[in-house]
Amino acid sequence: MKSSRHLLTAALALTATGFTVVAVAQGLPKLAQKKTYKVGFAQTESNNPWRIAQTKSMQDEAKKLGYQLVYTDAGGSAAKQVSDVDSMIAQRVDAIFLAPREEKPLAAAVKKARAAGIPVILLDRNVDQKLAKAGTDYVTFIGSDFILEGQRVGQWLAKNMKGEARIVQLLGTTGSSPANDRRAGFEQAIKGKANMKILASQTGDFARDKGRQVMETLLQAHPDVNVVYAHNDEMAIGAIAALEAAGKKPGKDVMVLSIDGGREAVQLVVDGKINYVVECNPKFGPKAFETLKNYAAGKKIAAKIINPDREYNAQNAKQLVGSAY
Ligand code: GYE
Repeated sequence: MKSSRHLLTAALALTATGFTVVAVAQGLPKLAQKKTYKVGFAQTESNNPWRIAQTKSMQDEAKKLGYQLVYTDAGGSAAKQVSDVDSMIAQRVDAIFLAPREEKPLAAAVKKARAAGIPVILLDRNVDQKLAKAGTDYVTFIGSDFILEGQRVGQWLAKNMKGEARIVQLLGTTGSSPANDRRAGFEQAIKGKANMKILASQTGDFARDKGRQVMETLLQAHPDVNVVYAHNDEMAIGAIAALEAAGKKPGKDVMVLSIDGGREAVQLVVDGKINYVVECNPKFGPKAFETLKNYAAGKKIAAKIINPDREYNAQNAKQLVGSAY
């Protein structure tokens, strides 16, 4: 109801002579079929191998196709990312690939682009589904199923834990869809299990050094921790440093579980310091641009395009490490 009223107000403008209909983008803006495009890619930050691999994949594919890529890096600030999208709108890019740092603030940016007639494709992170919708505000979301990723970690733990699990959860960036969903999926998977207890959940902002610092503090409050579930590899690697500094053996005294599957983390599985990793593949380039072309061709685009993700454990890590990003 609310949205139709919004459209109506937007479509009528009061002039001296009465109401006139003005051109307002309704629903998704169209994308013309062209030989080449000028496309924006609004990245959230570049402080980890996952982001660097994602950016490279986007740049490589744009280059291969001969498209111009307008690249911005929000440096870990949602406010900066909102203004990056504003500047892409001002530059009249044909379409915007957006990796929204946080669910709520970037929903507004998506709507702004749509109102300006520029289609948005969300990459890797989602926006708040109550504030913006696929097929109306943005074309589609391409990425992993974060709830499933968290569930897989929880299920693996339930299956492999002998005795009581006393868990520390290192959360990703507050307000980001992977942090929200990886938490929800994990907590759902271990819910009601008598031997599973979360001692503490605290954000390490998906960053290695913050993960280390948070783990150091939590180790003092909870010296009996025997499982660390980190929402990404970087925080897991930080936690490993904190555990080792405290004289504990990661992978043995304390199980370490993570998500992403970068080369360094998979090598740590080989080394026995990480027990289990669910992959979250950052190589979006080919799929992102193919979706853009399909959209321009008028093909029906699914509301979500989910990447299939592998997993790494003591049995397969050695064989797969070479193919990890
Ligand atoms: O797990 C993390 C990155 O949004 C899926 O963000 C992505 C996450 C990824 O910083 O390493």
